[in-house]
Amino acid sequence: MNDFLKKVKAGEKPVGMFIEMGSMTAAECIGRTGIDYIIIDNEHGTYEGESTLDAVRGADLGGVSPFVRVREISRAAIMKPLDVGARGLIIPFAERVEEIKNIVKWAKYSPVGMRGFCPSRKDGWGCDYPSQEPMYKGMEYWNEETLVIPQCETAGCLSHIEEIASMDGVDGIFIGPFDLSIGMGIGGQFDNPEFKSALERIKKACHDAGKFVIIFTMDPDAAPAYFAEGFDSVVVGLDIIHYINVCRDAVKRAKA
Ligand code: 3PY
Ligand code: MG
Repeated sequence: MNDFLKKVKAGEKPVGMFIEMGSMTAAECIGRTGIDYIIIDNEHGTYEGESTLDAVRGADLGGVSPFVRVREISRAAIMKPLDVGARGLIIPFAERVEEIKNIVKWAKYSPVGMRGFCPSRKDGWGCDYPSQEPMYKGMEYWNEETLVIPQCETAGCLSHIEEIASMDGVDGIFIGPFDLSIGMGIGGQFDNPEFKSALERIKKACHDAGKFVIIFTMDPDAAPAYFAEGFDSVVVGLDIIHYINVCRDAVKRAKA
């Protein structure tokens, strides 16, 4: 079973972080921190196809599960990170049910979707179990191993969240509080009761459908309260901001 999913099902509270630094070494080093998964950011980060591959390799070397946030909703953007070895896809601005049907079509093998089949890095170009015979076993394995996680971060997605969360092939939902609050016309008002009830609605829709829900925060100290409220996982900011903060502090202490 997918490592992240195993942890969620065991109630282990997995913690993730976006990786923006555009480097294989950054992805490898962060594996030494005890983090459960990283999200290589192709939406806001600088990653392209080959640097995504490098970061996935870095994560594998560091022993941390690599997820990728895709740049857009297209067949290539969805399929390529899976073929290089991503264990989960975060899909930004997934808004309409029709779009999410396409995401599932491109990300999951038949009979759930119509993902194109080819030996690739994910299975050692066909040399590793489970891509070997019978082929359908490999397809089943990868459908479970690679998670499809649309972001709920638009008013459109929020208004259909019960239907979206219960779709076959959608493994869980990732809440993007910045864009969701903007989409609701209350940008950045994370204490607004309307925003809080949207979070509750998304969490309930996911859990009613037997799916997990991940929430993003810039503040790692906010994570324990989110876990206590029943969110399954928390993504605690961007590597690059933690890097800046730690370096700034080192300089400040050196100059004290
Ligand atoms: C959001 O808050 O909009 C996000 O996508 C988090 O990165
Ligand atoms: Mg966003």
